[in-house]
Amino acid sequence: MMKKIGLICLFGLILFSANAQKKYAYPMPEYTPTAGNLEAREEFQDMKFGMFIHWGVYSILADGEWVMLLKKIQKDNYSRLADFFNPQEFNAEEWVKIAKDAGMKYITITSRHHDSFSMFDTDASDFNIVDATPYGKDPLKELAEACKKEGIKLNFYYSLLDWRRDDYKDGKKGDEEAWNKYVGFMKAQLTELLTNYGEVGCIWFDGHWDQKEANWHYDEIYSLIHKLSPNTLIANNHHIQPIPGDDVQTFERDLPGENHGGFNHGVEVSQLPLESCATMAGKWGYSIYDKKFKSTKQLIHFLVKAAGKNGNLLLNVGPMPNGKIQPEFVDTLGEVGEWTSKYGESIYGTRGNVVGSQDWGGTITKKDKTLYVHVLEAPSEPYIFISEFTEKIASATSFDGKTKVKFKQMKEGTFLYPGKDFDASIDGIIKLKLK
Ligand code: FHN
Repeated sequence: MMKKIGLICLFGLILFSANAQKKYAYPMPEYTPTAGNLEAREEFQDMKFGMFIHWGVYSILADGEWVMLLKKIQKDNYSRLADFFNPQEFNAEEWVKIAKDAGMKYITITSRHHDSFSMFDTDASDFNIVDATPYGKDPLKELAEACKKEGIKLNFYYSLLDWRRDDYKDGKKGDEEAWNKYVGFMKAQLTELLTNYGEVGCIWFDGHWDQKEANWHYDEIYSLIHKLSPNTLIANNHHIQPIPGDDVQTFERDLPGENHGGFNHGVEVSQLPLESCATMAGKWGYSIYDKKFKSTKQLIHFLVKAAGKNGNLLLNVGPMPNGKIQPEFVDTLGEVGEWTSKYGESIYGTRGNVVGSQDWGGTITKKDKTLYVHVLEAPSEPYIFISEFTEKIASATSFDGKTKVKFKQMKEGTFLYPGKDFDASIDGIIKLKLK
C-alpha cells in the first residue's frame, strides 16, 4: 500500500513540475498594451503570411543552423567561419521581391541565433557580420530599407539562448553576476535593434526552452521593448502559456492548438494574435542535405488552415552563404504567389474559428459578412455538411461569384452542394454571403 501511495505521489510530482514548466514562474508587471500596440496586433492578424529567414555563418557549412552544437564544433573553430562569410550576392531588394511576390506581408529575420553570431552592426559583441567578416556590411540595414520601400513589415528574431558566450554558460550554472551581465548584453543589443532600423514590427524571441526554470528577466526586457517602441509586438517562442507582455502566441511547426511537432504539448490557445511557423523543407538554416521539400499544395494548405484557426503563417527560407535563396524555394514561393494573387481575398484581413474541425477536411475564413469555405479535399459525397453552422446565408457562389451553389440549412448545420465541376484539387473555395 505504502509503495502504491509513494508511486501516486511521485506521479503527481512529475505532473506538477511538467505543468509548472508550462508557466513562467517569475513576477511580471501588469501589462496594458497601448492603443497603437492593439492596432499593430490587428494589422499583424490582417497580414496573415510572412517570410521567416534563418541566416548566419552556419550557412557556410550547409548543414542547418544547429550545426555548431550537433557537430560539436569548438567555439574557436566555429569563430573561423566568420572569416569565410562574404555573401557578395546578397540583395535585399531581391529577397523582398521574392517575399512580396509570394504574397507575404512581413519578414522576420534572425538578428542573432543560438550560435551567438550577430547579423547586424552591434557594439555589444565583436562576433558580428560587420566587424568579423570580409563582407563588412550590415544586411539588416539593407533589408530594413528595402522593406520600407516596398511596404513590407520587418521583424527581428532574437535568440535568448547562446552557445558561445561565457556569461550565458556560467549564468546557466547559477553564477548570478554572469547572468546579469548576459541580460545586460541582450538589453544593449535589443536597444540597438529597436533604434537603428526604423520601425520594427515584432521582436521574436527563441530559446527560452533551454532553461525553462530560469529567470530571464522578462520584466526588464519586455518593459524596455515596450518603452522604446510600444507598437513593436513581442512574440516569444517559449512553448509555454503566454507571459504577461507577450503580444503574439507562437506555434512551432504546428497549427494553433496542435502538437504534431512536439513543441506545444499542453499549451492552450490564447486570445492573443497567433502565428505558426514552418519550414519549406526540413531545416531552418540552409542545408545541402535537406531534400524534404514541401509541395506548393502543402504550403497553401498550411496557410489556409492557419487562417482558419485565426493564425498567421511564418514560412521559412534559409538563404545560402552567397546570399541567394535556393532556387527550389524561389520556384515554390512563386507558385504560392500565383495562388495568393488569385485567392488572397479569402485569406488577408480575414479571421478564423468560424467552425470547429470538420469531417470534410476544410476550414472557413471570414471577413465581415462574407465567409470563404475552403474545401481542401475533393468531397466524397455530392455535398459537404458544415456541422453546427446555422448562421443565415443570403447567397452561396463559387469564389468568382459566377456560379451559384445550392445550399440547405437546418438546425444541425448547413449542406452545400458544390456541383459536379467543383475543383478542390488545391482549394475549392465557396463564397457565402450572410444575411
Ligand atoms: O532551435 C530553434 C531553431 O533553430 C529554429 O530557430 C526554430 C524556429 O522556430 N526555433 C528553435 C526551436 O524551437
